Amino acid sequence: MSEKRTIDVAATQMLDKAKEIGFLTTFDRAKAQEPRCTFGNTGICCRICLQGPCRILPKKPGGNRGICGAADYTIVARNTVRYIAGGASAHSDHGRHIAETLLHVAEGKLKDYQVTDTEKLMRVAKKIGIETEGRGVMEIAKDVATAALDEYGRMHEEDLTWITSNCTDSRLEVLRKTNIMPTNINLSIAQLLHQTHVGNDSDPINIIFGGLKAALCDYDGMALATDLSDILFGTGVPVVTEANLGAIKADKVNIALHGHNPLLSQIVVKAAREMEGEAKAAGAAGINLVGICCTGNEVLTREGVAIATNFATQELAILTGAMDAMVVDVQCIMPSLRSLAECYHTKIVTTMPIMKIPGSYHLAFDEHNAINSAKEIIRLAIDAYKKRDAAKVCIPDVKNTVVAGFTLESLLNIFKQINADNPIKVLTDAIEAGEIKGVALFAGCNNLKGTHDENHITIATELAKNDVFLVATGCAAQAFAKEGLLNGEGVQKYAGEGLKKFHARLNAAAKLTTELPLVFHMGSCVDNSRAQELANMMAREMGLDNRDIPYVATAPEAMSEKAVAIGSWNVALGNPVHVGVVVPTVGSSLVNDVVTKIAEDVFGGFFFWETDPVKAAARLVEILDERNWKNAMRK
Ligand code: MSK
Repeated sequence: MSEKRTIDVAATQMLDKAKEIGFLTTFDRAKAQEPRCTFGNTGICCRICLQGPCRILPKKPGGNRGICGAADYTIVARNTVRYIAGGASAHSDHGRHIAETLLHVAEGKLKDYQVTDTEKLMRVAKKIGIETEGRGVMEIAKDVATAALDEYGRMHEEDLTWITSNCTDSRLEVLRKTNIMPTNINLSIAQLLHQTHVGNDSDPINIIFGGLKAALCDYDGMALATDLSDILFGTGVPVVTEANLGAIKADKVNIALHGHNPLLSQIVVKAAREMEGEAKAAGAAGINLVGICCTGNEVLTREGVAIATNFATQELAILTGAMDAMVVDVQCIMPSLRSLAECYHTKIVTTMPIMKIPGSYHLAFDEHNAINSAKEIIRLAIDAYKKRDAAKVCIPDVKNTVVAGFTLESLLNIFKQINADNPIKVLTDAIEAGEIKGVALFAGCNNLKGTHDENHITIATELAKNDVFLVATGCAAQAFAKEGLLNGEGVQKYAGEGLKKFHARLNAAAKLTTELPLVFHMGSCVDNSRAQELANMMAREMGLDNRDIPYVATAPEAMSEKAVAIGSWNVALGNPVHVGVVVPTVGSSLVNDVVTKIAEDVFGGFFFWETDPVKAAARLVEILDERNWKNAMRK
């Protein structure tokens, strides 16, 4: 574990404050967990049955297997794919919630939601083979939502629609040949848990393939979540806002939107606009919404809401003393928020039936009464504001300008200004001309096994120096936002000559009121599907399978089960994936070799682990160079 806690100046100030008031943050708790148990750390601890935990003790007679006889490779494979099952459940359940909402909108059951982006609805409908000619918007929306819900429990054995309608033909062939193409999200995830039950599958390869099938369900669930969220709330366009704790305003009612699901946060944004008067009547200058984690990314992309901070530093937003309410939905929300809120006037409001924190305020969010639910939450925040202790307010004067909102559509719109007929060619031409080396996707979380945000920033700046076009989602994108990489100055500071030239061309064509950023923020965790769509377009345009395109992914500070699922489908879809923390597959050389070496032969994609960010960046550049070199040789 690193001694340096964070590279974020605002976070450093707040951590000092936490020390002053004697509050132990996640940074302290991470330290208290050291030293880690080697068995758990390397994945050779099995807790799947009640006879366990069993650990692999190679030198002890009888100890080189679990009580049931499971070898290290079985234990490591089972543990790894169970992460995938958790991640795929989270993403696909998120998607299901959005699909149900769209269905209810189409059926006229929800008055506070509507189809906002009709163009996207038509595009998605056509993509998945739904007739649009001569039909009404709601009729089509109903079919799209029904098709999405069908992915979760269909009885017929048909490949999942959002996979078949997005992936390239050659990639679909790979998925079918390797027998990992899913036909039913719920089935594949349930089957994976069954497969890894005690006394079931002990073949590590078979287990890993089961894991990849569930990982593809993660992809399918997030791809439909992205599409349907855009249909309901609009597809983001470039927005200018700000990021870091300095975005919290001392004179306003501050409400943080935290979690992942845009169903509530979008409505809170709408309600807040209507309730400025109530906040002013309470003596505030208005309402200030800020985002944390991926709900933050959703409302940043569509509404330009500022970012307060990312995963590891979520507690610190409360330590500013000016956070009146933190509204949370699902995923990545620390239970510790509640105890910290007790030191202040802050209201923690949980809203979803599957995410409650003991002692916090629970307001069951009801889509049928969404705007009123949102208004109730805002009133709680206004009430809390009245109890705020001005003497406790301490907001770091740290923030950076952010240019975000780069959904695939908005990115292509910029490319279109240069090549109206074939926008993606703007990117692939620049690669083929050697101006840029390729594309790197930054995804994933924070992980306090390293220094907060350091891997993200170091790898991005190293890649930029090497002329790599950068896109990002999730907490990685928020790290860039806070550190000033999501604005034009970032380009001037860090980009290599080729990347600078490419950006200059885009800037001249885009004619935005501000310069384009060094890293293009594509949205939340589920919006990794946008990045994959970009990769698929590159593959089609270059006439290559995904295994050959100059595209890499990195999760420099991966933490959640969802990150394992995302990484795994990236590998199955042909992408090299860097992970910046040591993962618990290293306890079995067999499993570790399969995911880092053999995977490349089968899928073209593979994992590599590298905790040193400079070395990781060098390897990513090397992979892009290798792919470009091979492509040049093919000509
Ligand atoms: S919020 S999954 S910490 S990216 Fe999507 Fe951030 Fe990772 Fe949660």
